[in-house]
Amino acid sequence: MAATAQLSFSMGNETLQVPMAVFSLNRRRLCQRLKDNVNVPKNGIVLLQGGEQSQRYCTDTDNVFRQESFFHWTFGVTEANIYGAIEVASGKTHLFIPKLPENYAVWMGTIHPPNFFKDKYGVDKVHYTCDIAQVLKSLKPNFLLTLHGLNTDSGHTTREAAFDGISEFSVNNTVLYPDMVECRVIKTDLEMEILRYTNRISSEAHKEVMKAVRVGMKEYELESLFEHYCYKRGGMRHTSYTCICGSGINSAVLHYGHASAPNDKTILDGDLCLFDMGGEYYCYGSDITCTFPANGQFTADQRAIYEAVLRSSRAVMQAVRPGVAWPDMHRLADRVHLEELTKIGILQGSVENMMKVHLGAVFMPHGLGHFLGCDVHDVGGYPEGVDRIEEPGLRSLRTARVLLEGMVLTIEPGIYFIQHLLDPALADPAQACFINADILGRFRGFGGVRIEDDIAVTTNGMELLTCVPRSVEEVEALMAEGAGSAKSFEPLDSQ
Ligand SMILES: [Mn+2]
Repeated sequence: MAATAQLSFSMGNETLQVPMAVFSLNRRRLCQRLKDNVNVPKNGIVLLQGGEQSQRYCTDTDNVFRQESFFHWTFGVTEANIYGAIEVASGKTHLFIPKLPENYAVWMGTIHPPNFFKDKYGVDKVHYTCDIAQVLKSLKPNFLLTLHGLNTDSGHTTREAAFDGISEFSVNNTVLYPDMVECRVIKTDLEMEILRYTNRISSEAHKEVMKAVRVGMKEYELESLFEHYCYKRGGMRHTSYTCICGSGINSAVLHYGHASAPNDKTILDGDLCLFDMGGEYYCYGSDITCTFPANGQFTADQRAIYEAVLRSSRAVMQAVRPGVAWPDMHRLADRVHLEELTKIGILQGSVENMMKVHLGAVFMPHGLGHFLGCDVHDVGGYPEGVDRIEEPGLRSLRTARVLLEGMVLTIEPGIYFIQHLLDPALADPAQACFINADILGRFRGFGGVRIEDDIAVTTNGMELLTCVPRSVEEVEALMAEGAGSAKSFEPLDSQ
């Protein structure tokens, strides 16, 4: 096999150098798993088709390309319109690149020969895609193994590799997906290094945002600052998902920031800001939420709700280790929320009985957290044999699995005051009996609090990847530091 030890990807400056060994190791793990699986036919070749360059609707304007995640995980290839193949028995790896027309050089720049890609990615052979049928035939596989499976978060199916002449091969599209997904679920030490980096840069960017926020700004100004920091400092052209920058009442809109609500509210005095943003480097993501008062000082009510969420977050972190069932962690967060809301006076009565009527889901309708990796909602949440729990709150979990060492997840409890959930709860005697409507009334329009960190499950606990101020005192101290600087963008431009 080609030596990959010295090859690496980076965006230069201070950005992370990612060795190509990340992907040769991923391929080795995949091949080993396929070899160990008695259902996988011998002498197969894994064939994947990378992402294709797309255009904006009917125009000739290119969308910024981002590699398809399974393809990235396997080959680390950043270019569009490429195929990759692995001979399972030997691990020998092939890439197939498009033969570009001469005028490509005029408009797009250098046309790189196959050897360029061989050297860049440390694969064994690089061919032209027009020769793919002929090359694969010469390798005499019994089967081509293609990727066909359902993403349990989106409900969408992977796009299976296809090329002119594939009908002349025996194709098995059932065995690859579950094995590949399982490989992606457990992160290697090399992948962990990238996730530590995306978390470090994104944490720093969140801190810049917290220092820069001012009453009167538009929410999108902070989205812009976050993206600017991640790209300028971290070489991150993409975020892992659209930034959610909700202030005031918008902090209770779980997926705020979309085209119909594009982070365009003016931030007001007294607002809570709930900013859920994560940078992505070389197709590895991060997913971090910070909640803080726009004016730098929590009110008593804001502090109470914030500390309730922080307590559930830390209770879960204390409990996380291999062997723990993720739905139990969700229930633990619910329980802490209900206890804390009772202390605040919004709820009254037995927390045990509140759990029975799923009162926790009124305040936290989403799941406690999800896998994170090449996708922000990473694959593998519901493999065969793991079923969704059809109960309020729990049904929103993106995984119901038992934790294993090497899994990377978000822990993101939240308490929100959402009219569309509070009104039915008040109208339902089974839930209303626990609610003090007068005190709850004070929290109408409050918005919500979410605290989201990324963690890796270790041998006997977890590693916290995210590093942002979390206690009320830490948040207020950082914001006070920011308030003291004249120009909020200065920290970026002065260096
Ligand atoms: Mn998340």
